Amino acid sequence: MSVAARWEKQGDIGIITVDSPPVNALSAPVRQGIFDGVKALDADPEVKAIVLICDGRTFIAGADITEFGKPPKGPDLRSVQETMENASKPIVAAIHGTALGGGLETALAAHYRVAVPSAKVGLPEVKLGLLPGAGGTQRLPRLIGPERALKVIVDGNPIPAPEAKDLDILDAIIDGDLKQGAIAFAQDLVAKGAPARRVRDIPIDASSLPANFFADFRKGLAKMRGFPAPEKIVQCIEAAVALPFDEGMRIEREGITELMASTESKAMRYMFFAEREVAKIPDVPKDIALRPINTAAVLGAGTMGGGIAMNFANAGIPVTVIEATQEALDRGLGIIEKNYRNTQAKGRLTAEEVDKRLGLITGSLSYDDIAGVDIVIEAIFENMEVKKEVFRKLDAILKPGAILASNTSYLDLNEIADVTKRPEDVIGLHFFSPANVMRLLEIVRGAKTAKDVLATCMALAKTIGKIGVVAGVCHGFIGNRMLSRYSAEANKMLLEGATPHQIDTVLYNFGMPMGPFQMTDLAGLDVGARARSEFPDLFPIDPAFPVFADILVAQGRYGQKTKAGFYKYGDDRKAQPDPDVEAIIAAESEKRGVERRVISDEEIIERCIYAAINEGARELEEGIALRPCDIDIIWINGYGFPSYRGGPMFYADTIGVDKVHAAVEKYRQKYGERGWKYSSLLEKLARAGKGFADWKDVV
Ligand code: T1G
Repeated sequence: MSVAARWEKQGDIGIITVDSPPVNALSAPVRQGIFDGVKALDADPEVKAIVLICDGRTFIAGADITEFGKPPKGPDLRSVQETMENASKPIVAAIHGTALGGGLETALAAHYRVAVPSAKVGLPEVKLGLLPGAGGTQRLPRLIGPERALKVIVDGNPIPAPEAKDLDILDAIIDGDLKQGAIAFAQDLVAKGAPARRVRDIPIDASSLPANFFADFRKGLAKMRGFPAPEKIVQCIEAAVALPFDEGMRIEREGITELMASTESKAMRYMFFAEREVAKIPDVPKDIALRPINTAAVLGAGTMGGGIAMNFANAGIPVTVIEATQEALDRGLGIIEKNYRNTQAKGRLTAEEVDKRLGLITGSLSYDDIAGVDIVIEAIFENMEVKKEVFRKLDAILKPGAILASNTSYLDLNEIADVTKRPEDVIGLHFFSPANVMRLLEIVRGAKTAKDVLATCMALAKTIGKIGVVAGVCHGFIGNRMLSRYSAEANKMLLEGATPHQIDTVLYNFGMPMGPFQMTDLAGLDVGARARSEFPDLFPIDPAFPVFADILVAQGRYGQKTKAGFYKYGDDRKAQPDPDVEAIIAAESEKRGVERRVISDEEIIERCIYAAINEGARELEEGIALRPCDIDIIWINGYGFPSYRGGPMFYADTIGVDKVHAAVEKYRQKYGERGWKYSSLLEKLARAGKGFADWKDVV
C-alpha cells in the first residue's frame, strides 16, 4: 500500500483514499496506489462496491505537471483508468474541491460520480496548451453530448457541482459528510444490483449534431490564434462522434503527444508555475506576520482611482474614496456605479451583488475620514510635488501601522517615502488601466519598505484578484521601462522607412493584441505628449529622432478620440492606414535627410522585441526584477504578450539568447549605446550558451 493512496473496507464497501498534498496530483505514487487499490478490492469477495476519495483540500486536481517531459514511472494513467473501468464492481468517485484534468478523467473512468455542492469539475488542459489526454475527449461527449463537451473542453473553465449534476457529469450531490454519503450511495448501488456502468459504452447519437457543427465551431477559433490545442480538441471530438472508442483514444493520444512537445504548451506550463513563483519573495519569510487589511482608502476618483476602489469592493473590503471637490467625487462615484451597472446588464453580476459592492464604497472630501484605515492608495496626478504634499498629510493623519501606497507609474517612490516619518510603511502599488480589469499589479519595493508591508501587499494582490509582481525603484519599474524601448524602436523605424501599419501588422502577427501605433491611438496620443512636455526628465527624447506622436498631436490628431491619429477611424472605430500620416512621416524623413529604406519584418521583431528583452536583462542585473519569470508574468498580464510564447524572456530562451545578443550588438554598433545599452548578463548567457532560465549560473 503506497503512502500516496491507501485502501480499507467499511462493511462491504471498499474505500481507496488518495493522500498526496498539496492537490493530490496524479504523480506516479498516486497512480500506483489507485491501481493497486482497485486490483486488491476488486479481487476481494467481501467487497461489493468501491469508493475513490481524497484527503486534503481537493479531489485529484490533474496530472502532475511537474512530471511532464520526464521519463514516465509506474503505471500510466490510462492503465489505471482501464483497471477502474473494467473492475467487476461499481466504483464511485467522491469529489470535493476541484476535480480537474486527469482528476475528472479519473472520475470519468469510475462508474459513478458524486460530489459535495461546493465542488467543481473541469478539463482545463487547453490552458496549458494541451488537451485532455486520459480519455476526457472520448468519455465526456458520451456523458453530456459532443456539442456541450466540445464547448466545455475548449473553454477549460471549472463547472460548479450543481451544474455538473444537471449535465449528468455527476450522479448525485452529497449534502453533509462526503465519505459517508459516497458509501451510502455505493451501498444503494449494491442493493439495487446496479452494474459497473462504463462511460465508454454510452453511445453518441451523431444525428443530434446540427449540420456543419464542427465547421461552424472552427470559425469561432480564429480568436484563439497561435494556440494549436483548440483545433486538436475539435479533431478529438469529431473522432468521438465518428469512430469507435479505442480509435478515438488513439486520435486523442496522438494529439496530446504532439501538443506536449510543442513550444506553445511548454510556454503555457511555464506560465502556470511562474504565476505562483512570483508570489515568493526570496528575502521575506513565507510565514511573516501580515498587517490586517480590513479597510482601505483611495485618493483620487479618476479612472485609476475609481478602478482601484472597485477592486476592494469586489473583495468585500470597505473603501473610502477621497476627492478634492464634490463635483469630482460625484463624477468618480458615478463612473463606478455605471461600470457596475454595465456588468449587471451583461448578467455577470446580480443587482444585489452590485448594490452590496456599491454599499462598500464611501465618498469623502476629508482626510479625517480615513485616519483609521489600514491602507491608503494614492492615485492622483503624476506630479512629484503634489504627491509629496499628499504623503506629508497622510503621514500626519494615518494611524500607526497603516500602509501608504502610491499608484505612481514612473515617479521615484523613495523620494516620496522620504518625505514621511515612516518610509518603511510606504510602497508602490502600480495598477494597470483599467484597474478593475487588468490582473497585473506591480508592487514597487522602496529602499526602506518593511518586509511585512511587502508581504501584506503581495497577499492583498491575491485577495483582490491580481497577480502581484515585486519591482525595484527605477524609471518605469519593470514593464514600462521595457515598453519605452519597444515603443522607441517602433517610432524610429517610421523615420527610416516603415509605416505604422507595417509595424503594427508584424507585431500583431507575432501575437501582440495590437501594435504600438494602434495602442497609442487607443490610449490617446495627447496623453503621452502631455507627459513628455511636463516631465522631460522622465521621458528623455533622442534628438536624433522625432516623436511622431507629438507631430500628430500638434495637428490635432489625438487618436481614436478624434478619429485620427496614426490611423484614421470611421464610426466603426476600425483603424485604417492614412496616406496623410504616411506623407507626414515621409516629409519628416526628407527634412532630416534620412533616405527611407525597406525595413524587413525580422528587423521590426528584433528592434521592438529584442530591445525589450535587452532592457529586461538589465533589470535583472540591477535587481529591479527578481527573476526572468517575473518579467514574463508582467508582459503577459500587463501588455498582452502572447502566453503561447511564455513572455519575452522565455521567448528569448526559445529562439536562443545568443541570437538576441548578436542582434542587440548589431544595433548597438549602428545606433549607439543610447538605446541599446550594454547588458553583461545578456553577453554572459550568450557566451555560455545558456538561457535566462539559468541566469543564476552566470551572475
Ligand atoms: N501538478 C503539479 N503541481 C500542481 C498542480 C498540478 N496539476 N496543480 C497545482 N499544483 C501545485 C502548485 O504549483 C502549487 O505549488 C500548489 O500545488 C498549490 O497550487 C492527463 C494532461 C488545483 C485550482 O491544470 O488549477 O491533467 O507553489 O497555488 O490557488 O489530461 O492549482 O505551493 O509549490 O494553484 O488553491 C490539469 C492546475 C493538469 C489544474 C488549486 N490540471 N491547478 O489552486 O493553489 S494537465 C490543472 C490549479 C492534465 C490530463 C492532463 C490550481 C488548483 P506551490 P495553487 P490554489
